[in-house]
Amino acid sequence: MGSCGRLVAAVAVLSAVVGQEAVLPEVSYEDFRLLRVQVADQAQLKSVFRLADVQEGVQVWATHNGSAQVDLLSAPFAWDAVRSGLANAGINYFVMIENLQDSIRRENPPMEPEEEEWENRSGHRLTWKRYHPFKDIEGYVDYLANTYPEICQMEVIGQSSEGRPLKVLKISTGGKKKPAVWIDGGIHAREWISPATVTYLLLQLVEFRHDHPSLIDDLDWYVLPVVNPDGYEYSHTTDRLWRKTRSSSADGGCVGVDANRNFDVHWAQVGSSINPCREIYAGSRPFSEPETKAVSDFILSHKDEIKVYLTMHSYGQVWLVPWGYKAEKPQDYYDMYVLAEQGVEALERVRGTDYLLGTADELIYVSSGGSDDWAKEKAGIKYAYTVELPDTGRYGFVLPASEIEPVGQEVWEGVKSMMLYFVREIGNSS
Ligand code: 0X9
Ligand code: ZN
Repeated sequence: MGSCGRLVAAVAVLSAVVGQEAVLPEVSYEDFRLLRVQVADQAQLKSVFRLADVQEGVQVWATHNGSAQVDLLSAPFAWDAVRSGLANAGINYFVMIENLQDSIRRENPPMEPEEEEWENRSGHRLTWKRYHPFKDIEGYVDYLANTYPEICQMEVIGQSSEGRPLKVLKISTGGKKKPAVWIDGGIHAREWISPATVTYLLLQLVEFRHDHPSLIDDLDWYVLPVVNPDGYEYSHTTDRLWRKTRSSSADGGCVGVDANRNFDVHWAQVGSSINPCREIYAGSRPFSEPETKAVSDFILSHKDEIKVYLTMHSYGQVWLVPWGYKAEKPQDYYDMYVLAEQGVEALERVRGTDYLLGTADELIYVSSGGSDDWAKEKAGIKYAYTVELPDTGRYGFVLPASEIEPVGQEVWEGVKSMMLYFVREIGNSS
């Protein structure tokens, strides 16, 4: 999650452009280590977060099991301070990734020439075998809208700070008013598995619709694969670990806002920062970002139809049920839990991937200004979830592209079962 610490990575000259298109980001994470830190009590947890706060080159990536474990990234120049800081506080850890840049190099291999050719023939460039730049994802949304006009409609709901279009694909067979599902991805730039999974869901919903007709006969779908395209693109071209948007702050200092702290719900109250240089900067005001504003306006204008809100993040393999900003649960928590359970159980059956289901307080940490809480509290969407996709820290954000298809398949099974249950058991009664 990167809630703490400033990470200063060395800017290196482009390292590998071996006659192919794949260009590695400019910021180098050579010899950056990812540690799994075992936290025994609140005092130790405090020391870890303090270390990330005060020590340049240290960043919290994620927390697990209600912060019993913390994944900490350390720059090589911070390593001595990290090692002694943890030792002084009596904190145990082990090294998950020795050299992050090696993982980045292996994450997204360039395509074979045959694959390149195939891409151009199918009318779009997405492969689900590698992580694609934003224009390929945008191209896929256009392709679906142009190829399946009887069920797909594309709407540009706004533009990012740098002018990229936010294209929502509506999938509907028309007819009577139906309950709708909203799915988004890419709120956080570096969580590449998220847009890849959301486009996999589009593939299933549209191109394989005959395998599961009820899903689009009985429901409408609104899908936005990349909420934060500027950040996503920046994480491809320049800094693989970029999380925020790319808007410039008023004082011209640090760039970007954490879009998942920028929603107008208990804004900037907890687990978020008003310092523009922090990874969890909430922005100058709620909905300061054109991306979150566009999403919220669109959802509000469809709030009577949208019954389920799903947002894909990574990593951790947790399915989060509101609230995300406090430990207390809403009074209809059990309803939300039961529906999500359908999804998690079906997902887990595919290849045994374990997911935890519960609140952010139970499973990770609390933070306010998130899209899920906003969807529930402000847009009145009863079933609102954040899904933290794989993995649990072996690769973290730098999940090899070979995982796109297996993750897509299991998440698809989860979403499918959950929504079939919704149609069967809940429907219009919500
Ligand atoms: O911190 C976040 O925004 C999410 N985790 S991530 O590692 N993908 O950054 C969790 C958000 C959970 N929802 C709320 N706190 N509302
Ligand atoms: Zn995220």
